[in-house]
Amino acid sequence: VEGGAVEVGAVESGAEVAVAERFEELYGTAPEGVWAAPGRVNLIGEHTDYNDGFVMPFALPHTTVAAVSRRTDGVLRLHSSDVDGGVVELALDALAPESDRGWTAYPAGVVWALREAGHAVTGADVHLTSTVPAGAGLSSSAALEVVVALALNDLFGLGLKGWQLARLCQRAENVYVGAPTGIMDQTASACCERGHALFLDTRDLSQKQIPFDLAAEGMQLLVVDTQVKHSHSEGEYGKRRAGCEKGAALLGVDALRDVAYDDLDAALERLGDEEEVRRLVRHVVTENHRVEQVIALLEAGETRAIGPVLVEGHASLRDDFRISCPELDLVVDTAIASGALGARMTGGGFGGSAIVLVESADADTVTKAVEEAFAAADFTPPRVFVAVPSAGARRVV
Ligand code: GAF
Repeated sequence: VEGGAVEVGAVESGAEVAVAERFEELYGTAPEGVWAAPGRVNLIGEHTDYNDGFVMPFALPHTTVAAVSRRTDGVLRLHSSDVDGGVVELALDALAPESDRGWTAYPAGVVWALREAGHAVTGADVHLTSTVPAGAGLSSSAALEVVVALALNDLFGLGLKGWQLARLCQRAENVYVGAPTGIMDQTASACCERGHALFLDTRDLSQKQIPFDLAAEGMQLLVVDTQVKHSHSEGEYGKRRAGCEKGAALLGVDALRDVAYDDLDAALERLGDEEEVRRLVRHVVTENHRVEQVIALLEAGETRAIGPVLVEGHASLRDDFRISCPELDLVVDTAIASGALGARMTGGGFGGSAIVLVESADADTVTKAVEEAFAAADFTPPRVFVAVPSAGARRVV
């Protein structure tokens, strides 16, 4: 396990200085400030966010860092140290939804969404660098959106709160980028707190910070990045979302959140022979219930007991929602067989990462078992690190 229980992947102290220096090389003056926004893992509550349901992510130490200055001439200049190519220059008046298929669509989409909502953003120079693994289901896109939104919020004195920035970032992703995602990832990046998981009701964005300090209880949460990139899955994500909306319409509710767990059997019966929709509904309703179970267990100090709930969540995503893949299933099966307390895929699915809850003393054994199982199956070696609940988006300089 890389680095044991330390915060692996955090931009090391001093990195914000390097980011500021690179900004000055690119744009000729020092930046007005430097901001950071984290990636996330989701503990429980998957594919519930676009059903007005419950989620429970926490922020990773991995962040996207942005050095930013204002401009007044309607120009947006973007540069990333993680992408080949030079500075990209865009005219704010020419920004249009789905006009850009590259990485710049995320920051440009945020500027577009802010301006469309009536905020006076007159231009910016931006230099970015990130330690959030891309395509690993750890919300590198949300980190990129939120860091730019927060920087512009501060620099232009917009006075928007974290949840408002999250909404605007979601709009950038849905409309400008064209990906039909929910609100979880952006809210996690904007609003999470160190040492806590974020219980979020995605219907009204009400939040509760739940203390989540596994190390103090002798446990760790491992993130296993299967290295199976999930970006090809956007069409499948949209299909699941459409299926859930169909389910809500057939049941005569605004969103599947409105189907109570105790009424699930009756709801499934009413769906008759709509087998595909029945599966999706069953996942969403039981998953919301699992979030409530996990919160109750954490609040009762019964952290180890969340393990089986995580495993049930994985089975539901695999069998009912059908968004797992052989690599994710192998992580979960191997982890449980080698002594983990619980495990499940996390994020949108079709690849990306799994989380594994272990006793700290078992972390190395479980990691080794997963690595050996991947080698035996001829899969690309996974990347494993310890996830420490970290701070949400903030100004660093
Ligand atoms: C992706 C989406 F971006 C989120 O909104 C959420 O739906 C998640 O998949 C599944 O829970 O990360």
